[in-house]
Amino acid sequence: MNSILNSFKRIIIVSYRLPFSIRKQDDTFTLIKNSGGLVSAMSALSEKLSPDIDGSLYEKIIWIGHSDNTEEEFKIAGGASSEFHLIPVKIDETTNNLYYGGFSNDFIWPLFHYFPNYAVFNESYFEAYVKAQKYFFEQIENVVRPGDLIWIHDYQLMMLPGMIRERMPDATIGFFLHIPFPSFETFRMMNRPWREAILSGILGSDLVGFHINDYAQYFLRAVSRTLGHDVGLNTVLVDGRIVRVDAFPIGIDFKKFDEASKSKKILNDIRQIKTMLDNKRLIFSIDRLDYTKGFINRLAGYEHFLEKFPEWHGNVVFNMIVIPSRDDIGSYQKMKKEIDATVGRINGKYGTIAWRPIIYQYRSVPFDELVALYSLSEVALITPLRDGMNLVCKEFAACQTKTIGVLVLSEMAGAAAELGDAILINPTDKIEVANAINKALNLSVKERELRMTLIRKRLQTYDVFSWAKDYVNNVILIKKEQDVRKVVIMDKAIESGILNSYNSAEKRIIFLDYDGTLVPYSRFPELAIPSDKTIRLIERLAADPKNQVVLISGRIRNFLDEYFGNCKIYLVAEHGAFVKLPSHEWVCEIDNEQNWKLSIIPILHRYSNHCAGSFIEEKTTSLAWHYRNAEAELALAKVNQLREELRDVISNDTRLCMMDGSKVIEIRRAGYDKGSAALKFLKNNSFDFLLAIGDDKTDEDMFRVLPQSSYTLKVGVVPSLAKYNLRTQTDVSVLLGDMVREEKTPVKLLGKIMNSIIEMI
Ligand code: GDG
Repeated sequence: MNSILNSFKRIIIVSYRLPFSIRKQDDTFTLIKNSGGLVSAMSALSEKLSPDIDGSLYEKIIWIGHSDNTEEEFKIAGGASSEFHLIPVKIDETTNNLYYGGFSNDFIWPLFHYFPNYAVFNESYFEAYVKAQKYFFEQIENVVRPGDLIWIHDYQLMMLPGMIRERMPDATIGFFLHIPFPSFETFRMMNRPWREAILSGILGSDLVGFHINDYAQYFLRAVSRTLGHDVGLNTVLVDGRIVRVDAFPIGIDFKKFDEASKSKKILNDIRQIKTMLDNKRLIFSIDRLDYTKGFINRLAGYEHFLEKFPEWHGNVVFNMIVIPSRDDIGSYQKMKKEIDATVGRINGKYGTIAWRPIIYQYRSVPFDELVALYSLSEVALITPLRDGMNLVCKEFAACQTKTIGVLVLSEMAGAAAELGDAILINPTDKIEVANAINKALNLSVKERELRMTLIRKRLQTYDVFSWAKDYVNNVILIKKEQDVRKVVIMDKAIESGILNSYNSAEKRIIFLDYDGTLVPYSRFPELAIPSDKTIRLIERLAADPKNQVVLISGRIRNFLDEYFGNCKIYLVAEHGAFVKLPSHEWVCEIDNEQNWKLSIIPILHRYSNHCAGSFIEEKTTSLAWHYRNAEAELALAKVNQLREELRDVISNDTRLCMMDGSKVIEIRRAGYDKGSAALKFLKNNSFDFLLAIGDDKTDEDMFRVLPQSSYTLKVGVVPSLAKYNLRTQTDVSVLLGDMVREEKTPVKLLGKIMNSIIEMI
């Protein structure tokens, strides 16, 4: 753990609210820590921090968040013992109401939980949302130092990463969303400028984390459709910077709940509650008052259970605890009234003098009582209509050390993606809920044990500490990747450096890719042909006896022969499968057996039929599926599916491999690529100037293997293993033109000298 943390100088956590408040009594201030999972995780990280050599760094995690208390008050209350250096952000009441109550809770919260009807669209909300985040930014700016990791949390701060990136381009920023990210159809309901601002804001981070892969994929789709950025399986390219987008399902402090459930004090509580229950089997739920939690649906499911399975009357009790929240707001009061009425009606309908089917409590419960209730419940009925993750179901499982209970869990909770051994239900289907309760109560002890053991194992292994560690580790990885694939645009100074080396070299080799490098892309490969000017340029380059020019392409032999057959250059076709020396015949460099194509062609045809605009190109040694002309989003979906399918085929036939090109997927025999092809030219030869230019993913193989001293140039502002990037394909012609011209300079100079001598005579 330490080695991970020590990769950063300090960690700065930013969340809407500070996880502490101060109780003032007389003149003493006491620090009260809330019991959220995030605080536990960060406390654990804090404990693992080691003091710096001079003791001044790593001393604490800095936590920035809204609070009405001052930094001074926190210092007095916490003294030196607090694990965190707490920095409060002040927000005036009017702004906070519009920002937190308004945009965050009355707009983003309902929309992201698929309740668009509850979403209030209000321009002043958005203005306050931007304004308040600037307050957070100011505090960050005051404390941040190079080498810090800034980890921002949740939907109240979605624009903050972008604000930081704009002012501090080198900052290390993580963002984690604790609520769901909705599908594009829901997300697009947002006003266009808000959508763009929010997505661009989040993309200011280096790592964007969600609870589950679905949310990550919905986010990527929203980015691709709204901002048009180049989106990969788990990455987005933002101005040449790779942003990673991934799932990190938050865990709980498993040990804390597990151990508490076995403690003497709680076992005593359990005994007392059990006596009160008088052997009735306990069904349990606890949630904050919110429309996303599905109270009415849950009650409908329970009512249907009572109706359909009367044998349970008098033998079960459903303890539903609702934690007060936002009940100063009209819609929440209405919701509470509806819950009160429904509970009353069900108890009135089925209750007897000796039995109340629902014990309903509207209050918070202390930790010990919560653990006792989790421990002795036989069924946890967790039925949110939407929930980013849901920690309650995990805490319930962590406390199942005595009773072996069953988890009935809504498939709309993020936790369902992880806890497949629960009984998963659709919370809006009361029949399914009723049947699930009955099934849970009737499950054999053996099956209960099997299910619960698997759930607990998962929660124990990936607890909140592993989650935090995993997240931080991934920030380090993406930073490393960004570093390796850094975009450094070739400027005048770099170009003149290249030209100087070129001019002073005696033996040079120049590798040039074709499509996207020597010629721009066209709708169809046949249309991308070199202009006379380009051919002349290559001829002039090749005419210099110091130069060895290698055209290294994925194209077929005939095409290269047609346009470059008369140039005195080396040709490499089909990514290295064929090589031709000037004035020689083509040589095949690989075993060219082609039967493998028979199984691949039908697959590619199927994808072409389903993706208008895509087409298949058959080469001697490979098959290519081009999707440049297909509708972007459909193509993205299809290409992902095709990759999966081809991966399966390849895993059964190790002779084959798959290549990702520029809007093309190519499948061919394994064992060679542009890199190995390029290296053959270097064998037994020493060059004092090496240049390689390419635009494609397949050119990366070449960039990877060429000696460090080579000049490797990537066409396009995209991360690459190449040393430098050229903005566009035309920059290639300019550079090659300059090389040829530079070479001419001494001749020109000599001409001028001769002329002046003649004039003198
Ligand atoms: C967001 C997302 C996601 C609640 N009342 C009492 C109490 N609690 C504790 C529970 C649990 C937590 O609060 C509630 O869990 P949630 O999962 O609903 O978390 P939230 O912070 O509300 O919500 C959610 C989560 O972030 C984490 O990323 O799972 O989807 O909406 O830990 O134990 N604890 C005690 N007494 C209470 O009265 N002791």
